[in-house]
Amino acid sequence: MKLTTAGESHGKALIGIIEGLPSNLKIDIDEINKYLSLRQSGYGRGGRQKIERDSVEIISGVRNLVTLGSPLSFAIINKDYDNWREYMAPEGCDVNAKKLTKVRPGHADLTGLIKYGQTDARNILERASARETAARVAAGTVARQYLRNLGVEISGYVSGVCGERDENEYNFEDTLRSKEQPLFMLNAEVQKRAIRKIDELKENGDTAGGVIEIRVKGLKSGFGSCMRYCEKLDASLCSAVMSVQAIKGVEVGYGFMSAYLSGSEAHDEIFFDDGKYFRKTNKAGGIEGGMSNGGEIVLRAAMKPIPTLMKGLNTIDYSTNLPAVASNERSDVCAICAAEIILESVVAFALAETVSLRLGGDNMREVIERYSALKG
Ligand code: EPS
Repeated sequence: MKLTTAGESHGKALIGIIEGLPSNLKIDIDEINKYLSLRQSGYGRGGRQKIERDSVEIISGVRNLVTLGSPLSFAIINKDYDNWREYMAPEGCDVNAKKLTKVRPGHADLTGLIKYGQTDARNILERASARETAARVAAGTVARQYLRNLGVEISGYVSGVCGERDENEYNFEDTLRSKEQPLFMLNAEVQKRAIRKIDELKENGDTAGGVIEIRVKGLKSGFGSCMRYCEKLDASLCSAVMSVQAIKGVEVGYGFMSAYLSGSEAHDEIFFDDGKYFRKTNKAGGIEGGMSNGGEIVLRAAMKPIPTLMKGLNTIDYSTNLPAVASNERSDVCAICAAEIILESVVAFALAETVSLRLGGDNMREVIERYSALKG
């Protein structure tokens, strides 16, 4: 299974092509639109989300809500394109009016300008923008529907925002109610403090990041590889998470904390009863030796604060190399809820890739039969 995305933030549309889906997978378009709308939600989002009402249009690969086995392509139309047509149209436009040269620290602007031989950072930021992730959420929801046929579910929540941390542990079912909360947090007190922090930052023209925890429930053991490093499950899931805009760190299970523990404290002891192997703890986060071990997969990711600050950081003007204040027009203060939905989606897609690599299957019945035949 493979995903290609295309599209600029203020261009006509975001496009996705998924190759390698089996036939006879039922597609729930309402669910895709539900996740697209969740990606736009959350406390701290900016003006752009008042313009967009993302919804998916499937172009190919599906007939009467069922996949054909051919590439599934889709589009998410940018409503803001109507305001940007005269500056963005591929057919011809004014490329000077929206020129951006006061490059933003932390954004792709400066390095992209140099690498791609441009003089206008607009030609960089339009694609580097996190707007692209709408396509990954649509594709990730299709992957979620594929995995659900095997009894695999993905969830998550926000465990921290700009220094306000929720240190509690939650079970999978608890995490399912995160989307009812304004910051997708499960601890009301911490969330209240986080909202106050976002308000303060907004007042000061500043931004916030946070921490997200993603869970995968119901995956049988043996997905991934201990034989080929490029197929290690932890490597592919972490790579998917790190590929999301603004993610600067990711860990599996106890992750960085395990470095501070002894071996006897850091590992999950193994038991056997009633014909089954089991562990009483899950410090490994469901992955040992690069393979799923049948336990819940637990990933944690750190999102940096958004690099477009209304107050602007010190930088240079690329057209003169003189000191300047970084450009801004509008910005999200905190997009942690968007990132949470995006991470669930990219994890779903990476997992579906791993599952289909092992199971193959041209149609959904073959996939389900092969998965059912596995021990677990
Ligand atoms: C982004 C800048 C903002 C964000 C955008 C990511 O867009 P605009 O420049 O239009 O205000 O809102 O994210 C989205 C549009 C989205 O849908 O997530 C950036 O520069 O990365």
